[in-house]
Amino acid sequence: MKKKESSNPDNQEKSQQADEPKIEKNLEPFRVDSARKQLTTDLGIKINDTDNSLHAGSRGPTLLEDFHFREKITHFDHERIPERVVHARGSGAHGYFQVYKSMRQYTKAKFLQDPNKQTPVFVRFSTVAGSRGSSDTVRDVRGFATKFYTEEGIYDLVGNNMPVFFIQDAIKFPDVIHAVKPEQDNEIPQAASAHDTFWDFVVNTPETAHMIMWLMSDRALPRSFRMMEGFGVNTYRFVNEEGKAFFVKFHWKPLLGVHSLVWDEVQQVAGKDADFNRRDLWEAIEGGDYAEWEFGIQIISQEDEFKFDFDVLDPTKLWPEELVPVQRIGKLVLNRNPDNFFAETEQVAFCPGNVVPGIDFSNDPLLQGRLFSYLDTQLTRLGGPNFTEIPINRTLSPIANNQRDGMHRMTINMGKTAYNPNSLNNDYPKPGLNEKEGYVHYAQAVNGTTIRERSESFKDHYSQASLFWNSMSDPEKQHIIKAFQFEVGKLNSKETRQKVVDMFNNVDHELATQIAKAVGANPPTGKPQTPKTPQIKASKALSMENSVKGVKTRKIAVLAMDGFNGKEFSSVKAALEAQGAKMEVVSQVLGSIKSQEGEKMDVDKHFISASSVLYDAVYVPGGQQSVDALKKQGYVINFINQAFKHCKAIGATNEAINLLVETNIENVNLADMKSKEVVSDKGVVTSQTGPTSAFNDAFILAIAQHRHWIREKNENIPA
Ligand code: HDE
Repeated sequence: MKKKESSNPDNQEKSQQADEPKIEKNLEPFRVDSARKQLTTDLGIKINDTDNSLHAGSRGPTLLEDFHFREKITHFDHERIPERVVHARGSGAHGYFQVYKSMRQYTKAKFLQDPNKQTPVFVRFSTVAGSRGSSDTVRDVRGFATKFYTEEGIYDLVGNNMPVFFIQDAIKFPDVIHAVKPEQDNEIPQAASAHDTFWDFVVNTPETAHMIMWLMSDRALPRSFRMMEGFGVNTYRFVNEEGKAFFVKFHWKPLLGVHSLVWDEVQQVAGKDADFNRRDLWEAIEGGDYAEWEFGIQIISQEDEFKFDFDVLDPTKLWPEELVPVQRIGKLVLNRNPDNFFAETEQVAFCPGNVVPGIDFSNDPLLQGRLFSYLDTQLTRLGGPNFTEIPINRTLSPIANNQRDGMHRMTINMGKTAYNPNSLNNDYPKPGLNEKEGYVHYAQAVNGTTIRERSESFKDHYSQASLFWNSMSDPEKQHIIKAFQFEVGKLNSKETRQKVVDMFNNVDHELATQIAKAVGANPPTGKPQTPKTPQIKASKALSMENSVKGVKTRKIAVLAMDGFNGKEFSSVKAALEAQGAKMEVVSQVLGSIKSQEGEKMDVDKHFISASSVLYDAVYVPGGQQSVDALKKQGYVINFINQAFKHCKAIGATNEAINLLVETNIENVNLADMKSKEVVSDKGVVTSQTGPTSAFNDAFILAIAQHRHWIREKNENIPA
C-alpha cells in the first residue's frame, strides 16, 4: 500500500493546493510530535522512569508525593467524554470543496461563487443507533456531516445517506431514538432495529413508512462510505444578493456510484472486521485514492411551493429527481486522514443551525427542532460553551464578540469592555460595521395562531413509500422483503408482527403478503389506504441498479499456493490494477509463496485472517501444484462458495477451472468452461489457456457489475 497522503511528496503537493485557505492553520499549532523528545509531565518536568511508582522501599507502600504517578493516573481516569447520544460511531476525513460555477443566481454564499476557490472541509460519517464501539456493518442509516471552513465562517451540512426521515416533527425525536436504541431493561440489542420496541413505535407511527422502506433496503448496508449518497434531508433556503429566496435540497453524489453489501454478508463482516467501513475510508485516503462526491442541489422557487403532490416542508418526502432535477454544482474531495481520532473525529461538533449568509432555514418542523438540539447536546458532550475554540471546530474567520469565560476558555480577551453598546471602546466589536457582510435572516412573512397541530398536507404517509417500492429492481425488492422477514421475525410480539403486515399493506400488497408468509402472521386483509395519484409512478434515481459502475478501488482476493502460475497472475494483476483495482494474495500462511516459474511472491493475508466477505471478487490462477493444494482446503471451497452466494465476480484460469468443479457453485456452464476458451456466465469468468485480454476484459466487466443478482434465484449454496 502507498504511504499516507501527508507523507507522500506527490500527494502532499496535491493536498497543499487543495487546502487553501488551510484548516492546517488552525490545527498546526496544536500538533505535538513526541519523536526524539524526553518524557515530561504536563507541566514540563522531565521524567526518567514511568514504569515504577515511588515507594517507601522497593516492597513498601506507594507515596502520595509521586506527582508523576498522580498526574498520569488522574489524566487517564478522565480520558472519556460522553459519546454522542446518536451517531456515536463515526469516521472522519479532511478535504476540500470546489464549486463548478458561480451560484449567484440562487445564493450569495461566498464559497459557492468562485470556481477557482477551494474551501477546506472536515467530514464525519457515522451510524446512528450503535455505541462508539459497535460494528460498522449494521442495518442503519449513515450520517454524512460536512463542516465547511468558509471565509464567511463555519457552514455545517449535517445530512444522512437517506433522503427522508422517520418523523415529521422534532418533538418525536427522543421517542424514535428511545425505541430504536437497545431496550431499557437489558440494553439488548446493540446497533440493531430488529427488536420489539422499534417496531412497536413504527406500527404506531405511520409517518415512518417511507423511511422504513429505505431502512429495509440495501441502502442501509453501504459497501463503503465512498460509495454512498448523501442528502441534507431537510428543506433549506438559498437567498441571493437581491434578497430573493429559493427552497433548496442538498445532495452528495459519489463518483464511484452507490453500492451496498448484502445482509448475509454484513452479519459476517461485523465479526470479521467491525471496522470495515472505517478501514476502507482510511486505507483509500492513505493510498492516494481520494474519496469524491459531486454536490447537487434541487431548487423549487417560492412561487412553486404548492405545485407538488407533497409538501416541500415535509421531511418524510423526497423531491423526485424527475420532477425537480438535481443540478451538480461542485465537488467534494477527501484527501487527508485525521492525525488524532479523539482531537478531530470525536471532538468535532456539527449543527444544522451553523449557516453562512446566503443559506437560511425553511419552516420544516424537523429542521426547526434540530436547530436547538445540536448545540444543546454539545454543551454536555464537550464540556461547556467554549467548544468552538477546540481546534477542529474553530472558524478560519476572525472572531470578535463579548462572549466571555466558562469552562476551558482559551482566548485571552483584551481591554475593559465586554458589552454593547459601549463608549469606552467606541462600541467595538461593532455590529453592522459593514452592512453588506452581516448575516441577515430571510424576511419571511409569518402569520398564525399558536397551535400544536400537524398540517393536513403532511398526512399522506404511503404514496412515496410506494413510489420507492415501485422504483426498485426485482433483486432490490427481494432484499427488502427478506429484510422485513428478518426484522419482523425477531419480534416477540405476535401482535406487532401482524400490525407490520397490515401497515405495509398500504405500501404494497405483495410486499405485505411476503412478510406475513415468513413471520407467522395472517395475510393482509385490510383495505390499503388509497394513496394519492402520484405525479410519477417510479423514479430511476432511487434504484441502485442504475448507479455508476466500475472497478476502481475494488478489492480482489487471489487464492494461491506454491506452484501457482506466475505469468497468469501477473497478467491479471496488471490488467486489474490498470483500472484501479486492488489485489491481495491470500494463502495458507503468511510469508511468501513460489510460482511454478520459481519466483517468490509475498502473501498479504493468510487463511486464518482473510475471508471472502472482505473482498469484492476472487481470482484463482492456474498451476497444477497450487490448484491441487487449494482443492484440499475446506477454507478455499467455502471462500468460493461464499463469493458465489454473495453474487461476486469469480475468475479462474487454466487448471483453476477444476477447482470450481469441486465447489458447490451451480447453474453456471461448467462444461463450457472446461472446453471453451473464454467463458463468462453470471459473473463467473474462466479461460482454458490462462488469461488473455479477452479474459481480463470479461473479468473486469464482471467485477464492475458489483454483484450478479441473478444467482440469488438459487439459494442452495452451503456457505
Ligand atoms: Fe441529528 N442529531 N437529529 N439528524 N444528526 C445529532 O448532535 C437531532 C436528524 C445527524 O457526525 C446530535 O452532536 C434531532 C436528521 C448527523 O457529529 C443531536 C433530530 C438528520 C449527526 C441530534 C435529528 C440528522 C447527528 C447527537 C430530529 C439528517 C452526527 C450528537 C429533529 C439530515 C453528526 C450531536 C456528527 C447528530 C439531534 C434528525 C443527521 C442529538 C433532534 C433529519 C449526521 O443533537
